[in-house]
Amino acid sequence: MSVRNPILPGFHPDPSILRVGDDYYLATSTFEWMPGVRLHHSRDLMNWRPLGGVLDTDRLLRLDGVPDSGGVWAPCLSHADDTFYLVFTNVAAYAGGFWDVPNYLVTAPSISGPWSEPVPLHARGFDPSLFHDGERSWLLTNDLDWRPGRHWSAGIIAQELDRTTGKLIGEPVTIYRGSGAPYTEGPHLYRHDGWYLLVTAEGGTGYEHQVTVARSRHVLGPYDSGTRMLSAVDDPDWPLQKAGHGSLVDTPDGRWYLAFLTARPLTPRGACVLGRETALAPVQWQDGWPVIADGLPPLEFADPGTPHPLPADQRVLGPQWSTLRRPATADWITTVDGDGVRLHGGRSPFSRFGPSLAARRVTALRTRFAATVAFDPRTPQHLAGLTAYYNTRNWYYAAVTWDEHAGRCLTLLTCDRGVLNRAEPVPLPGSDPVPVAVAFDGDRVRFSYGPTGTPLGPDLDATVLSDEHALETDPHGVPAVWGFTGAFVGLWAHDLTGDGRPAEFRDITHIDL
Ligand code: 6LW
Repeated sequence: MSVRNPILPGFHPDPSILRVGDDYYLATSTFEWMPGVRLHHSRDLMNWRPLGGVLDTDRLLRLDGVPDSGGVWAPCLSHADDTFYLVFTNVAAYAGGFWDVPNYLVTAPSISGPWSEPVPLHARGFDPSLFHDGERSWLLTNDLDWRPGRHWSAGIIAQELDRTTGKLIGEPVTIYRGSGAPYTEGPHLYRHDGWYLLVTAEGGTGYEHQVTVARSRHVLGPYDSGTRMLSAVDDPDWPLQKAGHGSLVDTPDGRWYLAFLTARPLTPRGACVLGRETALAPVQWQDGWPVIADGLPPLEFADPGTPHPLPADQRVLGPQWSTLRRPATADWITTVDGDGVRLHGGRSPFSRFGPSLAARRVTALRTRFAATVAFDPRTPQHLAGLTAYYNTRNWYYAAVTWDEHAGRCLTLLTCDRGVLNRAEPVPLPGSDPVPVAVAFDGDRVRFSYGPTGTPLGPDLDATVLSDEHALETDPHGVPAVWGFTGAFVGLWAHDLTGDGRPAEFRDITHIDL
């Protein structure tokens, strides 16, 4: 038997892997989606069950106003003194060269919480990571440089963190300037065989991405210049691309694995509709260095041990669901009759505040999401339906709405880099709930409606919902909008009058084909 990569398909980037006893945990970035920091749990490194997210309330995370692909970047989960430590960045601004990247620490006695009040750390750089070295702990991040013409990620800094107070002490020091590849970030420190091993991500999180490892006899260095441990940069036809941003874990019997970010483009170096995903690779040790066979992301690897499947969560709005920029609270989202969802219409599709969108990651290239929409719109400002969504600027939306000519109607809205189009509405006489479906088929997206699945509009381009299409740069080539998430399918409702008109969604199904 073998395990196929990626182990977490669809939008699951920047993995941080941790073992506590027999339990493995993976934390991944969630950006503008709630709950913040997605967790998966495993006992065998093969079967991973979603636990949902850590930062699920306003107390723990505020995402109001964060840019698309801002919000929660690169969490790091660690464990010391019988306590779970989670550090993360809440990226408030990144466009044009300047960054606002406050880092936070939350702690909990158990992986299921309760999580402490977030402790603000510094905002010098992103990709925070905690390394516990006996009694002492160190916060690592990258070091940012806003000056035009420079690489913004200018090395790795470390500062001591007092575990008893959760506060930073002393001054930050630069411990590593990189191997020569640009954008040194995503640091994680480990101890092995008398060495401190500094694992970093280099090359940027796209097709030049790599995992670099450098080592030192002392925690604060000096580290050697480092070597490339993993990358697909020289193999553009390899199915797993963008390999980088790795995190190491050992098994109770002393074997090692690397969790890392990867992506599966539709065409060589083309669009990645599934976003950046999480994969795993066995690690061997050679002369004290961690090594992956051929330095390439493996498509599959041998079973790490005896399978130990864990029961799945049966909640309706269970751990597969995310909500955009606000937690799933009863003032705007509730379940109805067990398996239905009721949304109160939120702000407009372009708003970074108060959206009513509950969505699930697209984790396979062929997938179908359907629901029956019960909605009684009275004005064009009332809309509710199904979306295939990337960010505020790139989405498709089959919306039940109202029009003075068609009355209640179904209309297909498309938005490509912020340019909105509306198809001719289809009248929906009466008030019966209407079945609506959206299907992904490789590079195509199709909407349909009604009991027999009548097509709604033409085939649409799925690559509009890719990381590559979402990326927009300013005239200096500096990113104005990042594309770090992935495609979602979801339930969306708007009431632009501000009255929060409700819509109900039933018979919700999401099936990979
Ligand atoms: C991640 C960082 C990065 O935190 O992308 O380009 C960020 N660099 O390593 C989002 O995944």
